[in-house]
Amino acid sequence: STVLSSSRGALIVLEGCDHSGKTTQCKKLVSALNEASIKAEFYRFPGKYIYINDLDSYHRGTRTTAIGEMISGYLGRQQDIEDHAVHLLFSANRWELKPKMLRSLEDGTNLIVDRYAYSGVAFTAAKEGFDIDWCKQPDIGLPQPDAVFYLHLNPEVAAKRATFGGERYEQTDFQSRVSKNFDNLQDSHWTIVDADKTVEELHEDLLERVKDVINNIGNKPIGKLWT
Ligand code: NYM
Ligand code: MG
Repeated sequence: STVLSSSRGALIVLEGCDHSGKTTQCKKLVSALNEASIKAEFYRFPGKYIYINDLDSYHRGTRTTAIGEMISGYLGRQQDIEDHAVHLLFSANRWELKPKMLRSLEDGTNLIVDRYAYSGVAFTAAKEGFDIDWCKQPDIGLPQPDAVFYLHLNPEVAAKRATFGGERYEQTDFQSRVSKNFDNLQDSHWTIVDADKTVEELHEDLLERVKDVINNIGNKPIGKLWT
């Protein structure tokens, strides 16, 4: 038959250490794409949807699912969860959103995602007694991002950017271990982007790269992560 199908959506992930600017940039990308009549949606992991840049409201911010709520309580230090168990919850939060993500991609909507399984591995593997291989297992087979843009920022610069230290994991020594783990996770889908510039400069840079990915996606099958 000669049915012409239009292209699927691209799965685009922004990664990086805390305060590297991912959330701001993801939102700006989605707005810019929508303004250009390109279908795009914002996702974030863990799936919290209120993000107010004020520590109090931020810690009370709701996450979209029951699993997201548990993670939120953990990050805000209201609740302790055993390290392996919370690792599996972060992963479960991605799996529970997988069907919705695939439907959007197949429908031609591009997804701009704030963190993904790479954060999952990089943060847990920064804890005592965890290795990268163990940490990767639960996320194997998730939808493979078409592109990962890693916002690179020196941890000392990141620490100076905003209120740092409120949420669990926000300490400079922990962040340096996270940053080393990210280095080990880089693969052919990654592009390292210098995040030490103004919001607008970084936005222009990312927008051009993202449009390039979207324009070249066609209908290539969605891969499976780490397989
Ligand atoms: N985080 C995030 C994990 O430890 N594992 C994960 O799988 C994901 C997606 O949660 N410090 C950590 C990284 C961050 C925190 O914060 C989420 P933010 O700044 O709201 O993205
Ligand atoms: Mg944060």
